[in-house]
Amino acid sequence: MFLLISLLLCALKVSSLELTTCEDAQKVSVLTCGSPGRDGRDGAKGDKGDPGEGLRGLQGPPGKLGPPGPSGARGPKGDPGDSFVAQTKLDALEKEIHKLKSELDRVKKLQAFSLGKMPEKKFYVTNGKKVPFTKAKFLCTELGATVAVPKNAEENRAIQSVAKDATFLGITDEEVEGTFTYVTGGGRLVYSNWKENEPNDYGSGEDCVCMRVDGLWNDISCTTSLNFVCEFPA
Ligand code: FUC
Ligand code: CA
Ligand code: CA
Repeated sequence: MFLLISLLLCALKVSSLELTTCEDAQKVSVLTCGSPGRDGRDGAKGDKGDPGEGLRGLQGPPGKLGPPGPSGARGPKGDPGDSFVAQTKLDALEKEIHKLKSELDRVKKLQAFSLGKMPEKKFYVTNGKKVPFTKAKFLCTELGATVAVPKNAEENRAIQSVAKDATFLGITDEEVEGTFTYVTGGGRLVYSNWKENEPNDYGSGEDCVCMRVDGLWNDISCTTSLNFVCEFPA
């Protein structure tokens, strides 16, 4: 009885719809009025969905070091470098200094030989010019020498034989009148060869010493122009 009523109501419903096609009518009939059919088959797989909107994870640690690559081609020849150039120059300079030293040594030996230099003995040189004592001191100092001073009879003779005429000695009493000392320092005289009655500080004063041609000494004015002999160490 219930089924009969349902069918009847259903028929009324279908007839009341405004259906445009027969298929539509069939669908409606199936959907609303038939008993439920079996489940259909699975449909075709859908398109890939959009990426999710969740937070991206943190970056991981760096990977392991890869194997070394092959060595590159040989580069162009480099600059020799400043220190190499400097060393080369230094070597050449040292060679030159060595050469000059031995040359100087030869010249010194020749000079000593030509002046009759004796081993272990001082040697004396003069230019035969006459100058005041101040200039004589200056000229000997320029040569790395001093005005000659005889410290014994042998040296007195050596100076006498070098001198061309009466000559200054490196001795004065400029500091303390009557007390003669060496101008190079060293205090009182260790040797003297005064002529008789000398020193006499004659006239307005005599503070320098002259060796006469006979080798005897006389005090004389320092402004007088005389020969001078320079002395070089032994
Ligand atoms: C003697 C010397 C003086 C000076 C005079 C002409 O008296 O002592 O130094 O040479 O002579
Ligand atoms: Ca004097
Ligand atoms: Ca005198």
